[in-house]
Amino acid sequence: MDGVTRIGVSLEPELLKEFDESISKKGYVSRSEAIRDLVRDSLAENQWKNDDEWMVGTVVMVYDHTINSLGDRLTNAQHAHGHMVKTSVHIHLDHDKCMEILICEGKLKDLKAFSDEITSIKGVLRGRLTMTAPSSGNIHHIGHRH
Ligand code: NI
Repeated sequence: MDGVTRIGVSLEPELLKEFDESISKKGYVSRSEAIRDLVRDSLAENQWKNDDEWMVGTVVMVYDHTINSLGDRLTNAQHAHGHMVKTSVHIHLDHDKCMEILICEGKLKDLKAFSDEITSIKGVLRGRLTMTAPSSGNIHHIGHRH
């Protein structure tokens, strides 16, 4: 391949085995391509160290609607950030659980703070913030587990 520099990477056998299994599941046919994507993701993430960058994102939550007043608390949190929440989608998963997807825009730091606030409300089982900078098109995931 022209225009590329070869580098050597030393890894412990267990780490390499885990890496190979992980990239094979994702459909990579070569380690090089997988490592290139990791490097790109990492650089894209650094690019978003600017807390004031304007981002568009989604907050995906799974919660138990049978918990007393949880629905009200989630609605209140959304109203308090009404300028950021552009729209939302609600899906009833089963008897108890709901999934809600909020589509938001705002400064990176504000989206993170809002996502942290709403997904840490007691009764929210899972929450995940995904963001993209309209200027770059890169997608950035921030996971939360409770
Ligand atoms: Ni529901």
